[in-house]
Amino acid sequence: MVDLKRTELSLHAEKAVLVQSYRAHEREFARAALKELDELARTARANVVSVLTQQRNQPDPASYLGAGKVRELARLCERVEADIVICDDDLKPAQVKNLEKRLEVKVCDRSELILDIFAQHASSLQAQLQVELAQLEYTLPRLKRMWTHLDRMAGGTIGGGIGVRGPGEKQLEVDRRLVQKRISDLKSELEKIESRHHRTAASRNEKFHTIALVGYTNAGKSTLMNRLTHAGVAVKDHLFETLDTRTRTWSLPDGREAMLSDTVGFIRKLPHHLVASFHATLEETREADLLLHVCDAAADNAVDQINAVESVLDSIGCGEKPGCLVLNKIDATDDRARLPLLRRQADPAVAISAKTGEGIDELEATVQEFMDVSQVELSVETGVGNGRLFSLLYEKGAVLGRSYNDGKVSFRVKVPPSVAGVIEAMGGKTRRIERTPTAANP
Ligand SMILES: Nc1nc2c(ncn2[C@@H]2O[C@H](COP(=O)(O)OP(=O)(O)OP(=O)(O)O)[C@@H](O)[C@H]2O)c(=O)[nH]1
Ligand SMILES: [Mg+2]
Repeated sequence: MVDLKRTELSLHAEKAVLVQSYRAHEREFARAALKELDELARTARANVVSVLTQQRNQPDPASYLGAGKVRELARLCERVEADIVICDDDLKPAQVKNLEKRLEVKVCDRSELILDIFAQHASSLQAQLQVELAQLEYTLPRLKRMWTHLDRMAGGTIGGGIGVRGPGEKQLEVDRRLVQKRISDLKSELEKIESRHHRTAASRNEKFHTIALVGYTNAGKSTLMNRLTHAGVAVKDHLFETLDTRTRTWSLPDGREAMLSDTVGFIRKLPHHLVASFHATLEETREADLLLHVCDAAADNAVDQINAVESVLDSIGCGEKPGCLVLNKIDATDDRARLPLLRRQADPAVAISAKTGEGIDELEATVQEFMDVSQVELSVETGVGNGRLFSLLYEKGAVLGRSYNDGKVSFRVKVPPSVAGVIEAMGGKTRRIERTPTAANP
């Protein structure tokens, strides 16, 4: 029977060789990508012992690298006594199978590596279940491959008995069903957690503008969260430290308050199974009135990181949300002349150091300005007995007028955009009076 735990790949202390195939015109980009792969492997606590790259028009469909390069890699693996080869791209199951056969070491791809890091860093039950779900979804089409491993390790006796090559199809079918069952159990367990979570998130939205910190992993989101709200979120110089959303009140200098959420970091080619299974964690991002896109301005590939984040935001339906680009780590940016170039990536953009506090006043001013202009003006009609809704509207402090008609009361109010849905949910019939321009769309 399949061991569901085998879907976890532990790279801890494994001797790893990193492998990359890149196109000639992508040399610079490939160098940064390799550095990132190295960081990912070290974050997974692998012991990186060597690197091998090949310039090709496209990866070989059968074995990722060309035949000669695979032979070179096999010799290298033998010499450095590698336990695992990690490829910078996602591999098709057949490519993994072919490479493993020729190299006689485990082969893993970029998605598996990222999934492994998520598994190591998941501390809440929700994050653990989300990662397990993503790992199983990733594994399902590759179940055969797992069996090939078992076959080799047990001298061909598992999955079909001596003399039978490959797994018994019947057994494979049983395993597939087992994995599918676990996937559906995980989904329903997650749904329960998500509905509880949704209720608390909705009640929070009633009062404030909601703002989410988004950005590339290791950009400094949690450091900024701590500076703005004293949340005490863990900060580490490694990738994917934060996997759970944390929300705290942010008191702005003018006395207003906003709800600020720190959230999971993104990366280039984030495995789509992870994005799908973390959809609840990404809820705060989707429901936010404003996204603060934190980027590491000291990183050589800052622009690529900004683009990668934009594309994940697009993929989760947040591409059009009002946002502010926050260029962080300016204390560590040697070449400050780069800042104007980075500022041009988005409007508005502010340069800060979450570490030293430089630029935080400009960030606060930008957010306050956004809060001023992003209010929406609504007419709200409800029954005269709906006291709960009355208090909500007055708590916002922006009731512009009130009139009674036929047992109904109509308000004219200004509220943060995220509150409109809450008013409807509390029995208020809303109509937008005019569209006020936002900071991002003046
Ligand atoms: N020099 C400098 N380092 C910073 C600054 N902000 C954060 N860092 C460092 O960058 C590293 C990552 O910081 P985090 O706040 O954990 O980054 P994150 O974006 O939350 O990362 P993940 O949760 O892993 O996605 C840590 O070593 C921080 O000390 C800054 O303004 N200047
Ligand atoms: Mg973090």
